Amino acid sequence: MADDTTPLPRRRQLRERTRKLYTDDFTYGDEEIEGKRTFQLDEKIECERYDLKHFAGLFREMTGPELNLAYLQKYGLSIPLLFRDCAGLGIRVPSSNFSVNDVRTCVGSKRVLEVMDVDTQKNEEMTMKDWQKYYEEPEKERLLNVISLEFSHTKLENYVQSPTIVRQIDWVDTVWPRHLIEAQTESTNILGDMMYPKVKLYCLMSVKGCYTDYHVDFGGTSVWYHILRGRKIFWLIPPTEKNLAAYQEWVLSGKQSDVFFGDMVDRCGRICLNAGMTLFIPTGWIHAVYTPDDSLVFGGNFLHSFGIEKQLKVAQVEEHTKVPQKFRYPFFTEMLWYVLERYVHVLLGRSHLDIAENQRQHIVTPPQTHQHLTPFELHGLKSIVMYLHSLPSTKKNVPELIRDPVALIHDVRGLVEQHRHDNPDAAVTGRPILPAPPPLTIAERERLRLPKKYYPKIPKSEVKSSVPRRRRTRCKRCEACTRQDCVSQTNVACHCGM
Ligand SMILES: O=C(O)CCC(=O)C(=O)O
Ligand SMILES: [Fe+2]
Repeated sequence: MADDTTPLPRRRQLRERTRKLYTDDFTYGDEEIEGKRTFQLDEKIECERYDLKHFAGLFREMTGPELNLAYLQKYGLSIPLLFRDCAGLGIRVPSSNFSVNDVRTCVGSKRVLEVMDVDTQKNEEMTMKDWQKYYEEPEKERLLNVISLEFSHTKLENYVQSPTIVRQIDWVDTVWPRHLIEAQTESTNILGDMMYPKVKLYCLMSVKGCYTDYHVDFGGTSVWYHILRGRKIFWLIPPTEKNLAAYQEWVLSGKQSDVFFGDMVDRCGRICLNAGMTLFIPTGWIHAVYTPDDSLVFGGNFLHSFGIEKQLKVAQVEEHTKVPQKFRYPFFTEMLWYVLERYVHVLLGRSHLDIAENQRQHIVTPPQTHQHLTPFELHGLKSIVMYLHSLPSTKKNVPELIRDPVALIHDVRGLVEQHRHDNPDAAVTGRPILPAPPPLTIAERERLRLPKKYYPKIPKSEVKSSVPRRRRTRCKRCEACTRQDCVSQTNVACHCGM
């Protein structure tokens, strides 16, 4: 495995390259102006412009039982969904007096957290012990926010369960090889120790006044977000082509501290979430978050089959804006291969996984009657093939477990052909095409213990880019860096390689 020891932060740093010239002929360096927000956040929190009354249909209020598989098969997951309470969602969370001290007891005092400095929107590391001390101090010198604490495989996991629908559709549960998940022992989010995309369960601890600037969650993941205590204010922007292009431009401009992105688009709505509420944010939605009161939130990120095209679109935006690997969905491309494998396996009864020989009882026999795919799945599968095809061979990341990727793609093409005329109404069955396989028995776990060569790999180049946590500065020597419009980026080497 790679020797990367950097925990995976959830969200990239957005304030990266800011350079400003002042008319008095005095140029401030990045360091001096960094973090000085020039718009008034208070005004954005209160102003009438983002009132939901102007934006009908920007989100939908639902009850737990209404959000089921049949709903997703019919409508996909395309607009944010708000639940006033947990009834029927299948969520489990601790009681509302659960404290930061309890979080520490569960994850350990020595757990290293990625902590975001709200002024600069940059991450730094802090132990859980120091974080608790900070959180409980009555007077705070700085505003710090924890949004990247992934706690699967810690004791906290016993208190929290994601909504039923998420467990039914999350690709980690439905397509990622089970024995790799079960081989995960490390509870931190060190990229080099990850056996699967470990992004399922997050605990967010924010103090009053925290602000997380506009972003799209990594890999175009969808999110569920439950407020246990406190309140949160979200600004939500739909991921239209136009908005994503504007977002891309805003990220690349380096002007995040001068421009409130909500002002750049036609539709941006503000919604206030109180304790007990749950919000689902679909693929690609651009959002910013303010914390009006100290708050504790549980949530999780997931990829799924009802938003594939947008998920791929976001991956492309990440590529264009050069988001470093450590801020992306881990093993995004490998996951796409496993998705193709699973659809072929389930619908055609042909496994392309190397372990299939040992795993006979899990070979699925193809359905006797034709199962209709939803348009989301059918178009999605086609897009995955095109996306993988478009990648350079060094970035195709075929998992070692996939024996013959060419044969797999061939089978996917056949599958798509067979389902070309599927009826969208007949695809609304309330049953998943890809059911989550049952957990392995102890005997199976033993039998399927895999040699290391099958573990997911962090390509060498990516290991490197995810190790240094230094901020990129201008070397002020190379040609590009001496130009006025130098756009150096955090975590990316300087133009001249310094
Ligand atoms: O609650 C926050 O400050 C940010 C939440 C969020 O959007 C995220 O963690 O991606
Ligand atoms: Fe987010």
